[in-house]
Amino acid sequence: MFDSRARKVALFGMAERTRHTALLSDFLAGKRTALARAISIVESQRDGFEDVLHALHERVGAAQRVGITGPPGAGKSTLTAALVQGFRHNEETVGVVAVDPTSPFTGGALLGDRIRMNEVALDPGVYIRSMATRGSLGGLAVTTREVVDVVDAFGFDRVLMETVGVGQSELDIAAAADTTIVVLVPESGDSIQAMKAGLMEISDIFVINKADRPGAERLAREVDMMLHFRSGRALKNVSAKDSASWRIPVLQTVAESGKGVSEVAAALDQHRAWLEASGELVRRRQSRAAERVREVVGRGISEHVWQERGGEAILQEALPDLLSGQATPYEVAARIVRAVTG
Ligand SMILES: Nc1nc2c(ncn2[C@@H]2O[C@H](COP(=O)(O)OP(=O)(O)OP(=O)(O)O)[C@@H](O)[C@H]2O)c(=O)[nH]1
Ligand SMILES: [Mg+2]
Repeated sequence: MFDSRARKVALFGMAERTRHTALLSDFLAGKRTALARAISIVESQRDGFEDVLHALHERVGAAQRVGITGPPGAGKSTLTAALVQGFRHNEETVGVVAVDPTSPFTGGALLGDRIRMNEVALDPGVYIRSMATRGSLGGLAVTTREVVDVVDAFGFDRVLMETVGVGQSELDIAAAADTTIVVLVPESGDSIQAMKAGLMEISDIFVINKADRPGAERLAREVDMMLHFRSGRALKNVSAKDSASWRIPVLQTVAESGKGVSEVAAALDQHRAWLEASGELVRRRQSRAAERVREVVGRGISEHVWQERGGEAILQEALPDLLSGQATPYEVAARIVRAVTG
């Protein structure tokens, strides 16, 4: 049933193969232009993109992958830039992937007006990429994770991904990290909001940024209390095998001046050490690998149903009946499933 799709993945065209082989050898030689091109191929799901991911896969996982999420304007980019500077100080290389769902047209969400980021962007040990947020077959979260894999495979010591934590897909992206930092600010005020948004579940480290403003201390205490209150329950940081759980730190920073940022970097290293010692890193990577297989299968099935087996055409044809009430979405869906499986 999936013949044509399977052929496409396994035996992509000769011209593509030659093109991607050249690309891959440039990539492995550490050429930045190849990194940029590989990302573009994956981001826009051009022919052979899954082969590129396949070829790079064995190099994925060497970097520490850090998700940085939180409400709009919390200072995620400023904190990212400050962390990057600290890593560079230790001569570590850093890749940054930024997703900006609010302004899809800037194409420079992170570069934007962040002077500091512009400074680090000139550094050859730093690579920054903003994600376009246009829809793709597998969804933004999947595409972002695949782009992060490409950046990871290039060999950076750390890969940071910045996302605005407002929707499910951003949570999904953050969950693709080894370690997730949730950034809150005093003016976003209530920690209840963070809990509602599901940020508590994904955080490994909390950062209360803009600690130069009133209310930071109180918010930090509130978040800490809430974490303490919940720690009896099954949080993701309590591994089933190893009962030694990670105590989620609540740190305060002034990202703009760099105050408190080295403590965040230290917490990242501690979390990494805990992940390794507790077996949690392996567990997280296993569940990520399983999830990736499901995603890629889902993408293959979607393409098969909607494009190759004419699902989209059946849907378009049924639209008038759907609108007039002659047909229901369930009937139309059943028709499409029959057409595919029949
Ligand atoms: N007072 C104060 N302002 C800060 C601090 N950190 C960042 N800012 C300012 O907050 C604003 C937003 O910072 P960004 O780093 O762009 O925030 P962001 O979370 O990346 O924003 P989006 O990506 O648009 O969601 C900027 O004007 C920063 O200069 C801080 O510690 N204290
Ligand atoms: Mg930002």
